[in-house]
Amino acid sequence: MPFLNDQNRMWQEKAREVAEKVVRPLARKYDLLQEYPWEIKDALAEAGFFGVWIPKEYGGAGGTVLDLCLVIEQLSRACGGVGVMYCVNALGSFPILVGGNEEQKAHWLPKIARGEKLIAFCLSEKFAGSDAQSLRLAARKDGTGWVLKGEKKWTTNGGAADLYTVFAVTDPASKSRRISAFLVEKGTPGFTIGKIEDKMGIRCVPVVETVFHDVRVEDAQLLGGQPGFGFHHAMGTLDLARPGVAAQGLGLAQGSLELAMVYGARRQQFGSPINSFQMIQQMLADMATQVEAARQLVYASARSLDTKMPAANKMAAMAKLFATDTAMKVTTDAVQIFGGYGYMRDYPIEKYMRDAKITQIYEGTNQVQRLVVARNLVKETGALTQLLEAYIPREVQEGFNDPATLAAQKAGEGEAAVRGTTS
Ligand code: COS
Repeated sequence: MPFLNDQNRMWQEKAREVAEKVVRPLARKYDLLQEYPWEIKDALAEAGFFGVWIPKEYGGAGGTVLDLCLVIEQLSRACGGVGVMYCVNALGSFPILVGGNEEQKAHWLPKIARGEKLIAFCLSEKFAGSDAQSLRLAARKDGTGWVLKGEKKWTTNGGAADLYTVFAVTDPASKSRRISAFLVEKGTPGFTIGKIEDKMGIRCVPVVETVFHDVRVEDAQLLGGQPGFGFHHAMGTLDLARPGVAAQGLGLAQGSLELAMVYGARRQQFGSPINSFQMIQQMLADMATQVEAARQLVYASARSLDTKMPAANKMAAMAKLFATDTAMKVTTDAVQIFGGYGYMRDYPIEKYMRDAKITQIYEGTNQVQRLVVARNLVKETGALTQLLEAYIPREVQEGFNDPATLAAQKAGEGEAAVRGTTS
């Protein structure tokens, strides 16, 4: 693979090996059982994968977002559930890297890097999905600590995880400093697992409701030690994590394409292998082209985060939406190529399609990703206007400068031009 350095290739090859030796043979078992695959988790820990995204000073491998994406891609190529079972630990621990203080980093990151402690990210609630600011789980100040009360929804890794990054309302009256994040350990009195979801795909990783019934945490568990920065920590985390979901989609798309290629070579109809028919060839060619386009965008978005490029969040959103839409399209086409066999649970191909669907939904629906991209474009337009306004119809400019238009614009300022989310 061009453009990858030695370190990137090392992680890619190692992940490919573990995916083929350990993950692929067990994928069906855990899909049917809908149970956490502890034996796979142990193999990932032994290979050092839980340390990829953690800096060396905290016991990690000091890898890049690109390294992390390469590992996720290879694992997801064999099993999309294992891809997320692994990368949700990055999602859960990025808030510590983004907003944690020195004590929190030194205490938790080495344990996470060794795979001793699994972690989950608790942002979404029943009534707070895409509108993440509207969450209700409350944290009330109480002496030297806080008391958490409320519920979280769709906590991936819930039950398996030892540590939970929980976003809660600490200042209901504030608009921009309303939310804070807390590090809550499994076993804390009042903290329980509620409903365990029965899912269409990614069945080896638990998705649960988490319940906080007067859960007391100390000030030391408040992320960063200062209240009010939770939403920024959540958004900064999602920017870092979204290329990982994109890589999950990429791995699923690549894995299903490969199965479809082999099926196409073996399946005979009308006296010939079906991959000799132009209609199948066209499907395979389109699938491969879409996968490769997604790959380039996923790697570019990871690099833009690694090199702290401006608008890296736009690239992360683009990669997430494009690679996961590609995953849905390519896995569906792979099922089509498998024909009747593709629809049956006896063969792994339908699992790719089931696993792919969630990637368009979680860590921000693809509608939210488009919203993030569009907001960036609106911001970037200012810099282009001077250069290009001579080419815009004169009457449009006159209308824009019209006092009534300007007044109406001022009244609507701040209102996002683009809304339209699904959850
Ligand atoms: N990084 C850091 N800070 C950010 C940020 C980012 N990428 N994006 C926004 N912020 C900050 C803003 O600067 C603003 O700060 P101030 O209040 O200090 O000015 C604050 O956060 C609010 O920003 P904004 O008004 O843009 O937030 P919105 O409520 O409009 O929400 C979306 C924006 C929809 C993009 C956000 O709610 C989102 O990502 N929703 C999806 C949530 C999600 O992915 N859930 C899945 C959880 S994991 S399964």
